[in-house]
Parts: sequence; C-alpha cells; structure tokens
Amino acid sequence: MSSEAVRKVDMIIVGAGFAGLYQLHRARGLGLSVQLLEAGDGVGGTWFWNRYPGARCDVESLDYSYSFSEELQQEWNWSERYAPQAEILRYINHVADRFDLRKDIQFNTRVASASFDEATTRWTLVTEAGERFEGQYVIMATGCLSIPQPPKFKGLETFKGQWYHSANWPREGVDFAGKRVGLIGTGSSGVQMTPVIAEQAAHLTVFQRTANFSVPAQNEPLTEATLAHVKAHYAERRALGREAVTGQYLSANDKSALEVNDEERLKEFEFRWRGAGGGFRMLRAFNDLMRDPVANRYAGDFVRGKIRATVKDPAKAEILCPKPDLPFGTKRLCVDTNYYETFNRANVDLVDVKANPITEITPTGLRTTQGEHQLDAIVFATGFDAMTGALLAIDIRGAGGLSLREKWAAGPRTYLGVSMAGFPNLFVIAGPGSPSVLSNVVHSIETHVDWITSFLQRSRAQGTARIEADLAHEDKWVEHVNEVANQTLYPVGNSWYLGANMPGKPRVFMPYVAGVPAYRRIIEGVAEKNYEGFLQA
Ligand code: N01
Repeated sequence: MSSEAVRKVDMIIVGAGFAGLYQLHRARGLGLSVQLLEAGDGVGGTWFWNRYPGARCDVESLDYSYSFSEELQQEWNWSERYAPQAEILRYINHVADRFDLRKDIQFNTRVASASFDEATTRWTLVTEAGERFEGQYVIMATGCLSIPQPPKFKGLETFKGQWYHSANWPREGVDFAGKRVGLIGTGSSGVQMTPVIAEQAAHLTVFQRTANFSVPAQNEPLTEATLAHVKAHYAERRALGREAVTGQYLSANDKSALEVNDEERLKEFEFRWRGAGGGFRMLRAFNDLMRDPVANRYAGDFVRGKIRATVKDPAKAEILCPKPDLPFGTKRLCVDTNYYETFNRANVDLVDVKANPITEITPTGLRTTQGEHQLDAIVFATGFDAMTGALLAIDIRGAGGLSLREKWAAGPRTYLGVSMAGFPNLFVIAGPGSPSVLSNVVHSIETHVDWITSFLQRSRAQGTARIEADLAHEDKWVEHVNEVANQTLYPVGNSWYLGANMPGKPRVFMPYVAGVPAYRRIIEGVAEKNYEGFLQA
C-alpha cells in the first residue's frame, strides 16, 4: 500500500496475540470489516517473542486456552500440564488457520500513532512505515508484557560476547554449550531459564537483585485419560474457572492461616507444594495470605524453609531466600521446575547484586563492586514496561487532541480497565484497572472481547456513532481499584504490578485485585444498565 492511500475499515485491532485474534473473530461475526496490525511476522504475541530456553506458561494449558469454540477445545491436545512456548505458539497458529484469521492481518506493521477525528468519529492509525488506516473502532490488544525493558548497563556496547533479552530471543535458538553465561534477573523468565541454561552451559552465573518466591510447577505430561476426562467435562471446568478468583479453578481453602494450628498449616502448605499440583495453588492455601501480614509470613517462612532444605550451600540459600520486605506473592509468584535445585550444581554460581551492585559490563564480562566475572554470553531477563508500556509507545490522541501520554503521566486511568475518558470508540483488552495479569489472562481476554463485542453490537443497532467513558465514572473506578488494592498486601512488594521495576514510572497499583467473578459481575451490571458510565451519541 502506498503511504498516501488510506485503508478504511470498521475496526482496527492492534496486536495478534490471544486478544487480537479472538477480537478479530468476534468482530467478523458482527459483520464488521476489520484490519489487524501486528508488529511481528507471525501471530502469538507474548508467545511469538518470548522464545527463551525453558519458556512455558504458569497457568495450566487446559485453562490457558480459548473456551469460545467447543470444537477447538475438543480437537486440541495439550501435551503437558504447563505447555511450553513452542506448543502454545503452535496452538495459536492453529487457531489463526482454523478460523481463517490471517487474511485480515497485516504483519511486520508497528503502529506509531492513533488520532481521533471528532467530526467523523473515526480513528486514523499511522504505522512506523507511514501507512495509514482509518476505522470507527480501535481495539488495543497490545498486551501487558510486550515492551521489554532494554538493558541499561554502562559498557554494554563494549561487550565482545553475545547478549540476549528474554523477550527478544533469536528464533533459531542459542547454543550455550561450552560457554560461560551470565544471567541477570530472577523473575519468572530468569527462574524458568536458569535450570535449562545450567544444563547446557559450561558455567552459569545468576546475578540476583531481589530474591523472589518460586514454587514448583509439578509439571507432568497429560495422559490420554486425563485429556479424555477433561474434554468430557470441559463445560464444568470452564464454569468453575469463571467463578474462581483468578479465572482458573484451583481448589481454594476458605480457612484463615491464623485459625489452624501449626501442624494443620504445614500440612496444607505441603499439600499445595507437592501433592495438589503445585504452582499458584500455594496462593490459595488460606484465604488471608494476601491480606494478613501474619498469614502471609507463614507462607513466606514455609517457602524459605524449602529453599534452605533444597540448597546445600547455606550462603547461597540465604541469598535465595526472599527478605521480609517482600511479602509472599506480592511480586508475581514464579512457578519453576528445579530452580532451587539448580544451585546445587557445580557449574552454577549466584551473585547478590543488591549487596554488590553491577557497576558495568566490560568487553569480557561484567563487573560488580566485588570484582569481575568473565563471561562469553549475557542473558537479560530484566522484564518489561508492564501494562502501560505498549499503549504509551503509540502516540494516542483522543478527542480534542488529548494525549494518552499526558493523561497517564501520573499513572494509568481507565474505566473498568477497557476504556478511557477522552478516547471515544477505543477499547483496551485486559488493560490496567481490570483483573488482567492477576488472572488467567486468556479467560480475561475472552471476557473483555465478549463484553466489547456485545456493546458494539448494541450500539450499532441503535445507530450510536460515539461511545466514550464518562470522566466521573472513570475517576470513581480508579478510586475503587486503588481502594481494593490497598486492602491487600499487594502494594507492599516492589513489583512491576506497581511500575516499581521501571525507574521514574509512577507508582500506581495497576491490575484490579478483587478477582474475576467480582469484576465480571460489575461489568455485566454496567451492561444491564445501558452501559452505565459511557456517554453514547
Ligand atoms: O520480568 P520481572 P520477567 N540489575 O520484571 C531484575 C510474565 N511471565 O520477564 O526484582 C539487576 O518479573 C529484577 O530485579 P528486581 C509474568 O507475569 C510469565 O521475569 O527489580 N537486576 C527481576 O529479578 C512475569 O511476572 C511467565 O530487583 C535487574 C528481573 O530482572 C512477567 O512476565 C514467564 C535489573 C525482572 O523480573 C515478567 O517476568 C515469563 C538491573 N538493572 C514471564 N533490572 C510464565 O508464564 C531488572 N532486574 C511462567
């Protein structure tokens, strides 16, 4: 397309991950013409970019999958409880083919700006290559963890070896055999990579700034019998997920950690650590882990006990134990396979870079305040500009030229996590102010897409050209999101949920913590009251 030509459609979707693809499918069902723009050269979003060794989902595959098509969920066979990245990418490619989605997707297209025209009530999006697209509706399906935080280390440009970021991994993979590898970052990405790189490399040094909590995934192959059973009862599983706080059914214990004796408490934690299936089940061990500091401390102490029992070198174990200023689960809980065990290997070292900060990258390695480490390769698992990064990377101008970057200068403000006052006809999927990253995000994506689609169907039937969140309702929602977050321990941990991982980013707790069922009842209530809080003209 020439840069002067404008492609006009009803809806423009940005991003071809789980959210964008499903929105495309649903919008077609409304009879809308749709153009989906995707920066990568394939579908998959997060799963397209994050190809680092050991990458897999921390939500079980049988839940982290679309529920909208019975045929799809019956025909697809997941191989493991937690699917590896390559398998999720195969799944999402299968979905794109099965529903014939590719013909409306333009790949290798990064959106640079989006501006709303009050006279026509339409948006114009301009790509980095200068192409223009015009649509009545814009759906930002840009993802919550899609803008990697670039490594900002003095001297990186002098490094003679290879360096990589977890979220921008070479497609052909990396062979670390015989190499001395340095890994910076111990969030979910670093924790998943550590055991795999340790097996390949001659030597691995993990540079840890903050010790995070990690729990065993208890991953295992899914047997034919398990698959057959789940498929026979899939509707029930999905229904349980809808009523679970995270959108994924994990049996929750409705007792306080304070109402049981030490023996019962330990038994419950042990059960969740190994017997019940591992992973996020630990967060559901008692009903007050994320609200009561004493209850939370019990969980933290339990995991610290496990670390000390697993890691043979007591000095390493102490470095790996999260400190009391990080309550259990307030940073995204890591879900691992053999993470702590890996530190018993002779070829793995651990460096505490909080005590001895990294001062610079050198041509042959990395220097901390304690000395130099010789490295052939450096892996940055240093995270993302989460939740707002992808939206603010685009110069979005709403009614009257209002800039989203200015509106969000002190932190994100949305109504219901899907819409922003001043930005008519533009919706965000799983945005800040919705359960999003605190939930099984595929479930939250389906909830948002279905809700947005119903709203558009109705507004088109009524001849409404412009839909916009009302500022007063938005303000109230932001207040509510903060209020419920402050009733929990979440804002205590210095996490990316708060923007605390990005120097200079406003400190605002971004996801909505009240849980998936509570949130869904709110948005359903809004819909029933003629989409209360939206100006419709
Ligand atoms: O990123 P992170 P991630 N010097 O921000 C450290 C999802 N995800 O890519 O804590 C030294 O969690 C930083 O240290 P600190 C999941 O939601 C899911 O691992 O800021 N260290 C931290 O240790 C996850 O939460 C899956 O002190 C530096 C690490 O880098 C989210 O993505 C898999 C540093 C960043 O951790 C992000 O995870 C992977 C510096 N200058 C990701 N800068 C699954 O489904 C940063 N760090 C399993």
